[in-house]
Amino acid sequence: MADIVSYSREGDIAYITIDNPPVNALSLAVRSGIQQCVRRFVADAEARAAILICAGRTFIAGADITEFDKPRQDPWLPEVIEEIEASPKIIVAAIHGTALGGGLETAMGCHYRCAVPSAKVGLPEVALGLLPGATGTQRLPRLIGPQAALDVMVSGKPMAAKAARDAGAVDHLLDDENLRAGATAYARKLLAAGAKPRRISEMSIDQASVGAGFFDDYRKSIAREARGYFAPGQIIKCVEAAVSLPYKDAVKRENELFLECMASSHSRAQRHLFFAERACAKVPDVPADTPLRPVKKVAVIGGGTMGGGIAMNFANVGIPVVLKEVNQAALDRGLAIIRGNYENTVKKGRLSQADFERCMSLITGTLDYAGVGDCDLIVEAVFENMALKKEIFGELDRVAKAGAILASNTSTLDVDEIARATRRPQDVIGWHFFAPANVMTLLEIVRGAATAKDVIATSMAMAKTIRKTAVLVRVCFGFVGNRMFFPYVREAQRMLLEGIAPERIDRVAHDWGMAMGPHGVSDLSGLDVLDKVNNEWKQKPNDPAYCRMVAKLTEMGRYGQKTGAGIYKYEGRNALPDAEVARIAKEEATRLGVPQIEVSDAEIIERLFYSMINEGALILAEGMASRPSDIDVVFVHGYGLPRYRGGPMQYGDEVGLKNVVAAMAKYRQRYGDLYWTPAPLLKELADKGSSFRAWSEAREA
Ligand code: T1G
Repeated sequence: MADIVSYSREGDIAYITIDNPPVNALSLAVRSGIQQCVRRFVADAEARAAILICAGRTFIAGADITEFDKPRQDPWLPEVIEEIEASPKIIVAAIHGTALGGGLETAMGCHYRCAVPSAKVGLPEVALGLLPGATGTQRLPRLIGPQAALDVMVSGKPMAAKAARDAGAVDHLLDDENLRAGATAYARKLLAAGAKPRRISEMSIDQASVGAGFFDDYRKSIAREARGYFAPGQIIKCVEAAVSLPYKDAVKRENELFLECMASSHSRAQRHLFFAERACAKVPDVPADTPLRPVKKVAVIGGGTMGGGIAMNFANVGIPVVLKEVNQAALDRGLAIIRGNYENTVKKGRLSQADFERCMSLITGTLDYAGVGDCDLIVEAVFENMALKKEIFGELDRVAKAGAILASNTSTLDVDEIARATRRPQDVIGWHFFAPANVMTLLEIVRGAATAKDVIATSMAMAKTIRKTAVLVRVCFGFVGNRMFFPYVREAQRMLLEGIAPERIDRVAHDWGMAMGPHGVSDLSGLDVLDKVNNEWKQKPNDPAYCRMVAKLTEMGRYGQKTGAGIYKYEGRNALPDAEVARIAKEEATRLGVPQIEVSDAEIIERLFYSMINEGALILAEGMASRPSDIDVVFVHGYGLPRYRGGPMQYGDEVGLKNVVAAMAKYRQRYGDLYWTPAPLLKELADKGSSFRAWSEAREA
């Protein structure tokens, strides 16, 4: 225990040093260690002040999230913080790296806080569906005021050290990054000034800043971005308590609200995602120390909407990009799309003019394949046609230098077949970006049968470099994301034929948490694109009703938003129900013998998401994805599924796989085996009363 937290003294300054890599999380051992060292300091007559400091790359980055699903073990953090604060001698927190969550709460238990200039402090618990449950919601408002404290806690965004000092969360900004020396000098200065322990719990809150209606106005101000999330509302209640109750009572209230968060499906989902987003970066059969191929220059084949967005990702991080097009007009159009995107970002104040010009200067154009011959990575981003992609890869095979990575932005097609168009299939890989490619964070990386491990490792590392969340998948039609999205769209389309209004289906999906309902998304992506994909799909179900309205509306030239009409008609970006579509759907239903039915909102959710979950179970059993949590990352980062649902597989576990299978049995009875036969893995886990999570943990054990 002692060596994770150690006590030492130099003269009259004591050091309580935490060394719990990688991020000094407040595990049980750390909490007990701090408590013992504080007691030792208080009893140490030689020591006049103590510095709480961390070894390694960061100050305490919070409570140990891995302990949250385990039974509580004392000492609990609020207790330890109370004991620090009660010390009759001053304790100074010396902050470097990130003081987050319980880490900042611990620092606010100390009497003074100093930080190196590069440090950050924050209370990001909201990102885990939680709230700062160790007196953070009571202490931060006392230090920086209710408004600023709410902004920090509800956004979850950390403050830079200087901003924190200016706001009052940090007392002293050290001159440089020399933490120990700087903190020691600061403690000596405090002693010399006769500084006494300053206890935040005894401070009052600036009531004047909280007028009538303050908290309701605050709720309204965050309503849009916090839609559906539980924790932000809980945080506001804590600060309301901070303003209206004595400290001890407010801390009790904070704890009640914290436990409500902890017990919520939201927090289970968001904590699941925290680890899922870290796990998906690890490829079981590709060692972490696999040497990477250098990527100093990149090319993008095709300057359309996707190609332009893809090129921006590299320019944004300082990597020169060559955009290849078939003719000057297309090239000019491609470069103009990019320039337009950047200009919009500058207009919104999210990019400086200087950065805009720097990015544009990194993007050049060429009409000649020879112009991409010296690139380390070439991303093909032309429209979804196998023959065209094979022709391009044949050309790239001819001109690209040895060792260049050849990536395809195909969203559904067989990467192995594309690779076979070259003599270097080991260098071919899928890089499936999501539209808009310069905005969406997901990158589905598709390893082919021959793809080399260093190509996979380099692709995963490059994804991090261009600030994408990469998920590695294997080759099947639609890979993971689209393959699971098809059943979701299929059911939405089927309900359309059955007489359920598209706006109702979309409202139910939106209320469940989707950023946009299935019909709105179909119109946004383009019904013609969906129809093309369906026609390319060799294993398309033998079902004449399968996405019939997509095909029908495409035949009529109603492609969606881009043609002003699709499933909805559009006034600008406003989607309006269109009676004409309802009439056509009814007509098609009659022709296909599809009965008109009434469905509940619960049925809409079950059909949309259970069909997805079932496909996910097939994908896992086939090994197309390594973990259920990888699938969840795909849907949260690429398909607008809210973090508080955790992803389709986490949702399945939350609902209970037994219930998923039971509901599927209802639809199997109505529709037959084609779509509603439970995947063997799903059936097996449901029968065992198990979960995807347990299945995944057993495999990784
Ligand atoms: N608990 C347990 N493990 C943690 C952890 C934590 N708090 N933070 C990080 N890890 C693991 C992580 O899983 C990974 O493991 C490794 O450390 C490196 O992390 C009572 C309730 C600090 C900014 O939310 O935001 O305090 O994958 O890859 O990119 O009020 O980690 O190597 O096996 O992310 O350099 C509040 C969470 C907790 C901060 C570093 N704190 N951490 O980022 O490295 S709740 C947080 C982060 C709380 C109290 C409440 C980041 C980081 P592995 P990494 P990084």
